[in-house]
Amino acid sequence: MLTVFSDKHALHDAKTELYGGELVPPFECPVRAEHILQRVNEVGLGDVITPHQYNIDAITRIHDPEFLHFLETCWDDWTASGYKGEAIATCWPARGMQQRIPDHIEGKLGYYALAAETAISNGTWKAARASVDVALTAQSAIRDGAREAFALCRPPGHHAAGDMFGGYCFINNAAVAAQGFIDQGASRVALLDVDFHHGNGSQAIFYDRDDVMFLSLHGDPRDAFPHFLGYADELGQGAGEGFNHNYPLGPGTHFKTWNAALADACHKIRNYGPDALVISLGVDTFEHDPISFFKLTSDDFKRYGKTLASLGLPTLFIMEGGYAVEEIGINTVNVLQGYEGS
Ligand code: SP5
Ligand code: ZN
Repeated sequence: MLTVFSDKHALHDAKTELYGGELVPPFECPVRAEHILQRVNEVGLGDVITPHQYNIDAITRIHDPEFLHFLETCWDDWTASGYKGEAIATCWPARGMQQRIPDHIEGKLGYYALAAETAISNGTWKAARASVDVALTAQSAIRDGAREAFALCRPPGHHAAGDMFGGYCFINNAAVAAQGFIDQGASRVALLDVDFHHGNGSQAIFYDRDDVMFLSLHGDPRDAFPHFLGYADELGQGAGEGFNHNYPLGPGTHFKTWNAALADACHKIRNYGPDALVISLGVDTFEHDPISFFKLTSDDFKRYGKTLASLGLPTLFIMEGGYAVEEIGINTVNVLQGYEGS
């Protein structure tokens, strides 16, 4: 299987995450990508290539240009304001308040952020751009005839909506890639999100559309981030009604229960008959993940990789979360090897 990787991911290297009332080193850190790449090479998964550079048009198919401009200029605006720390949102347009975009960077940050844990720092924009280039390059490989490809994206993307960042995500790599398939002539694309967290950004982007079906297995929002989306009764709206499927699962969920949800999702994908499958691949479902509560073992990742292959579709894997850094390479590559049947 082809892997696409850019070492520009390392430009996003924030020093702080707001976690449990403390500023801690971010769980989403550069060494994650290095460990995955190392494992890809160790097992000889296949060629590893660097991405092409795409222009902004592919990204504005999904994201609001003003939002992208904010991401690009945020760090400079923040430092120009004299703040000493990294750019972290502290106020929001909450219930009953105005939804106008303020001028001051503090207000802009609150407007565009969906959570406060994610800091923007020097290099965040460049890394996010490289990450979506990785996704689009892998997507192009499938367009050009590859049966599968692995986009080793970092930073991740599935929490990012058309005009929101957070949950460690800035540009929604999987959504941009799914849109790429559509724009190149696909009639239907299935986007299956197996990251521990609900892919709120991806859901929001495709919620009123029937050409991209979104399915997500995740920690129940009553107990897990992002807390405010991901319930089972969110089924899509308008033309999109019936094309959104959530599988919220409770604390302590083991593979048996998780796999039953996956089987149901695969059944829906088969009935939908997509031209391509995009997998938002997070391995924070792992039993030892430091911020999540599912109980998948390293072997379970191989097992479900095989299930994904049984769909028989051109498949684009997009890297999302996973914070048990020592095991992230093994768990991620286990999915890919399971898919390949090795
Ligand atoms: C891409 C991705 O996986 N993003 C995840 C973002 C999660 N950020 C919020 C984490 C809040 C963690 N609360 C965990 C409590 C564990 N004791
Ligand atoms: Zn996650």
